[in-house]
Amino acid sequence: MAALTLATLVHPEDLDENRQVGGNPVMANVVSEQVKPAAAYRPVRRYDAIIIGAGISGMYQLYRLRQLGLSVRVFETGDGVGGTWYWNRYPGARFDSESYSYGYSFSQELLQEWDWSEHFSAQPETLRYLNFVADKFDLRRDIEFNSRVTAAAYDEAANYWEIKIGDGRRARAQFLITAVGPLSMPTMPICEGIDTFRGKSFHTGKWPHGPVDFTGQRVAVIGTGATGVQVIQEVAKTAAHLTVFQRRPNYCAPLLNRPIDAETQRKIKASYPEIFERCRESHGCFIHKADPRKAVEVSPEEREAFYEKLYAEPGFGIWMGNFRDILTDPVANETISEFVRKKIRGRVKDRAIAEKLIPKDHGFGTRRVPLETNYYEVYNQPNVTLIDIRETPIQRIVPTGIMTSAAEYEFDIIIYATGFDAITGAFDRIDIRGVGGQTLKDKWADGPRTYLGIQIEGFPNLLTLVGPHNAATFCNIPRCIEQNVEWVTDLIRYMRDKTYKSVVPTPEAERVWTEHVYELASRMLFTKVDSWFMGINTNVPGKQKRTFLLYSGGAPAYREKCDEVAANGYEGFILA
Ligand code: NA7
Repeated sequence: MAALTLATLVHPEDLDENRQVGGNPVMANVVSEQVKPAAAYRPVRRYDAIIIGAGISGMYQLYRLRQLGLSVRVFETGDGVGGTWYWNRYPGARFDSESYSYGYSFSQELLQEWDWSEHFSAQPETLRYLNFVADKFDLRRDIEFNSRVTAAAYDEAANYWEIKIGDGRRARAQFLITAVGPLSMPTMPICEGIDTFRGKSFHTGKWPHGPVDFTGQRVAVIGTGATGVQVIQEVAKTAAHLTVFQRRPNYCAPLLNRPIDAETQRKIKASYPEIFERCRESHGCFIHKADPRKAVEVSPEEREAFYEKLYAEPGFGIWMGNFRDILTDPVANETISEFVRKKIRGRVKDRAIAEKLIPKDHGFGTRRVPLETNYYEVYNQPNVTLIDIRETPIQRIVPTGIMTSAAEYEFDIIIYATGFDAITGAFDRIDIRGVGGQTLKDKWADGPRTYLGIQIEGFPNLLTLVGPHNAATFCNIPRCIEQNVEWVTDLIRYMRDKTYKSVVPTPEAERVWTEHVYELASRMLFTKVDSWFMGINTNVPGKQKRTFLLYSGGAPAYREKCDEVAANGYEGFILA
């Protein structure tokens, strides 16, 4: 009854005046989830920290800030935890990182309690794992589901962020932490007639929660990125006919997944410290460490033998554990590109189809390398057709299927594996306003500018986990997420100890970091190629110009820099 009284009879502004700062929020504890106050009288709840998103980073940040004794509220669009693994339920979705290198490393108990069943876990198991984590650490009580944050504004005088949820609820906090995910905004093609299709259609990033049966169905897949490759190889198993609409092929490499037997499980659990240490030392925090040799310095025989070995090994070794110059030197890159081209030709029986599946506009590893299981063999099946839409573009979606410049195809199901508005997309969709009402979207109109990929000048107390220009954007992501979260937690602890109320980078620190990010990236071959790494998305107006979104200096260098900044009293930040 007390909750009902407060929520319905007290004017929100009065409530807000009485709000305590720090410790437990007033309303969070008294307004039950069942009570839905009338919009006009909704109280503005106040916390020490608000986190947007309950994926891997949001969950861990909540756990850490709770340990500091902060009142924290997480707002999450979905109705469950898990982020990427909550949304991407399409058949075939699974890790490309070794499972045991991907889980959280912060709790020995958790590491010992959880058994991964496969070397590269499939989405249902990963989502079960993240729910297990949420239960184990009792995270759900501070997470508000079905709550999309639409706006966030900084009040300079009072030093708080106020967020708005889609249904009109509001909340305030000293710290606003975005845990919105780098690939969380699915994008559909800009194509006429999408809504007219009479069959079923799905974007892989918004897959339904129930099963989708392809048996006896005529299925179309549009898109051949890492997602398209995973979904294609799965759908081809049961569809009556699968038609793949490919705009540009990618260089794919074998995943070589297998179950984890009891003995291997025991060994994995005994060697977690070494596994995580190995990840810490590698550029992208994978267990695969780049070979110190250069491709151009070894004999062709030695090079070929090394490539054969990598191709026969599971996971990203061929990308992350390859010669150290393949992603920076075009000559070195051509050697591995040619090697993979030969493999594709060897696996696809029809010569013309094989040629369509071979990228002509970029080298191996300069776009995200999809890992596959019999992907190329799918095109040897009689129930699979490949349409190259650069030759015969899609003109429109029609009620019965897809019309290209050459023909009309009938389908029961269309799957859009057309990717995401990467890295900045989730930020763009929240109206984030900093000092003087400046919007983040405007500030980043010509590309992101950040300090350490964690903070932005003009946006005090806004902390961006896995933000642009952060090492986590090019990483075995939970490894970098843990670093991000722990660094942010230490910063907040430091501020509390020293009684600082706000933190924001100096314009100079932001300029220097942004230039450093650009300088590092300019050495990488991926900057010469269109992909989501470079912020290109043909389906989003204004995202056709390449921009540097990733930090390409590697996680160890990034971590070292972050640690150095902290050790120097948070150099480059204005603490007040
Ligand atoms: P990606 O890698 O961005 O791939 C999207 C795919 O969809 C790619 O093949 C695109 O072709 C294609 N695409 C996009 N728009 C269209 C339109 N309008 N018409 C036809 N084809 C289109 O996204 P993924 O989901 O596969 O992977 C994203 C990341 O998630 C991945 O890297 C993993 O880290 C996890 P294009 O190549 O642009 O010509």
